[in-house]
Amino acid sequence: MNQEGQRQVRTDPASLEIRERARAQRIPTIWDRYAALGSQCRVGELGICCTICHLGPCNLGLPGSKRPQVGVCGAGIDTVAARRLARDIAAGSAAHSDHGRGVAHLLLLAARGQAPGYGVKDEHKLRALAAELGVAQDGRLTNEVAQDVALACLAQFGQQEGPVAFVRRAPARQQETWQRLGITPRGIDREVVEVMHRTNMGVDNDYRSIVLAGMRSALADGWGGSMIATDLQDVLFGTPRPLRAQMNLGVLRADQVNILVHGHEPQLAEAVADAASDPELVAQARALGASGINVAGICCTANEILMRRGIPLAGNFLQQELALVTGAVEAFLVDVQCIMPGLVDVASCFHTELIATSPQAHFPGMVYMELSEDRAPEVAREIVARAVANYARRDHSRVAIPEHRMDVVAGFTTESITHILGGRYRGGWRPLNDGIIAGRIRGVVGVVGCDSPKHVQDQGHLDLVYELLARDVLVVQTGCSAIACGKAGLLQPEAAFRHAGRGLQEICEATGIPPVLHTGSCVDNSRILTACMEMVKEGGIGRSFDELPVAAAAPGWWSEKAIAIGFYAVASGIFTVLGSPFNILGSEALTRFVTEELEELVGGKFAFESDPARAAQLIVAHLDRKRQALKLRPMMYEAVPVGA
Ligand code: NFS
Repeated sequence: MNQEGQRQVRTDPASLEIRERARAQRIPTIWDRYAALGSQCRVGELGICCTICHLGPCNLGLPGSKRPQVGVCGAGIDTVAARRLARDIAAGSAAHSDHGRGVAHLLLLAARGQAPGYGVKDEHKLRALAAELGVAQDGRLTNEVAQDVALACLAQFGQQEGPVAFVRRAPARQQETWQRLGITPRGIDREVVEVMHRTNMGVDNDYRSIVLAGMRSALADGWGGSMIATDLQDVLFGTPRPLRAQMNLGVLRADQVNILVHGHEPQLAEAVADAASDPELVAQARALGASGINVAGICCTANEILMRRGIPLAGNFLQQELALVTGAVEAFLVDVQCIMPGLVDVASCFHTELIATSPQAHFPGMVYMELSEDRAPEVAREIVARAVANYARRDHSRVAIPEHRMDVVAGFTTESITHILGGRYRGGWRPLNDGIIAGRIRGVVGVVGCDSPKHVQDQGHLDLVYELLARDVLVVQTGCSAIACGKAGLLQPEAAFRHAGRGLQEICEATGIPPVLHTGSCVDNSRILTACMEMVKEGGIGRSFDELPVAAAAPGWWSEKAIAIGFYAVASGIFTVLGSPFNILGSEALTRFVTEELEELVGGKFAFESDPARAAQLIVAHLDRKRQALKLRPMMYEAVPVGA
């Protein structure tokens, strides 16, 4: 096991090395573009520019300034900022939920025999979902059940009257809260559309009801679209189990054809991974002097194939361009979301072929090869063959792959944690709840989300997680945050001995889990919701999420999807600390509403804190308050020094 996971590594050495190389070769990357823009729009940052209708754009002034504080229509700062925020939530909900729709559609086609190469891999999960959704199973074939499960999930999108089916998984008390506030999601698409309607000029002008409508669309994502994505991906591609794999740019191979898969929907990555093991294509690669074909992932699609297949992960969001600068990538495939258009310029400096595959995402300058469901294996084969042929064009003198790669254990799910904690035959969450009750574990915190060029790469994630581990907090992760911690060695069981407090160490030692659990891509934040539900069901530490000693954090978030996730966490009762504020600080009332008053209404609220040590203090104070309210024992051991 490689020993790079020490406290002093605050950023990613592999990325630093390649950024230096990009600079030397005058290849611009995200950091250069960020610097070139200089100061960013302050009015936009404060949330006081309204672009909703063409009476504007109305660029408002702050109270006390000389500029007017109302737009042409009379909308004030609070309304303007709230409408922008709600539209961000709706856009984020739309992205992850549309991903979920795509998976449900794929399951439907696969069950009907119209999607060659895809089929049900986890029948047990399919049957459990069928029972939950009221789909008849007796005497029916797997594909008949799968078809009806897919249709039942697809119906959640266009449903007019609620609740969205999986909302019933939430604690009864929280469901009652949503009911009382009128924010129980009815149908997934309906809630997104309603936000777009309500935020039109001259419709909803009360910042509170605008935010509540936004929260309803976020709930439709968290307990709807994203949850459908996670569950049906497990059905189609298998429910992950803990496995060992590797992360960082060092997983690229100088002696192999390298194919990178970037984006979000695992159907592309799965098909390409299958095609890359085709003996004929491997033979073609060998004939060109390569020793094989290496598939690796970037961002969330990488998390998907890492979790299920142990396929190496080359990097998170900020590393997508850097991967190209290694000069070792024959084909770089993308589908949807988080794909920088700047890739095209970087790739033009090398032999790499960029291939777009989704009819939803076109990029001028990329080759387009649609991965349609009816011919995915065929298209995947064509793509791999193209990558292999491109190996002949590689300039080996320009290849520079950093040595850095880190061993990780990934593949934690609500199901696999149940078995790890409770044993194979009598799964359960008792050991975790008991560990919390006894004061070995202070609580559980989800650290998730993106990474931004506005901060030192990966640092916010690492510093926060080190602080939490030292105070006996079990950390669960998804998305690019999980990758940041994976690269630093925190996703290894051994990390407990290096970084965790004594109580958490004892739990990790007894169960063999790392102190930081990688639970998947960002749609898989739904796994964190179902995990919290298991903790509630097991009993003794709270009847709803707002009573549990749990919290969430997104130190480097920037995506609209992260805003939606934050709002469904808060609406579900979870205190959530963000590393930077929403673009709303121009409205004091709205800022107070989301950072204070929401707690009264839904049990959760936001805090904005860029300093990881202070963010950790806020979280620990919150966990301790919850522990006190539950009358749990004091913590068994003192916190260890951070990074011990
Ligand atoms: Ni999440 Fe995935 Fe990463 Fe942020 Fe983008 S990859 S869905 S949005 S950047 S964590």
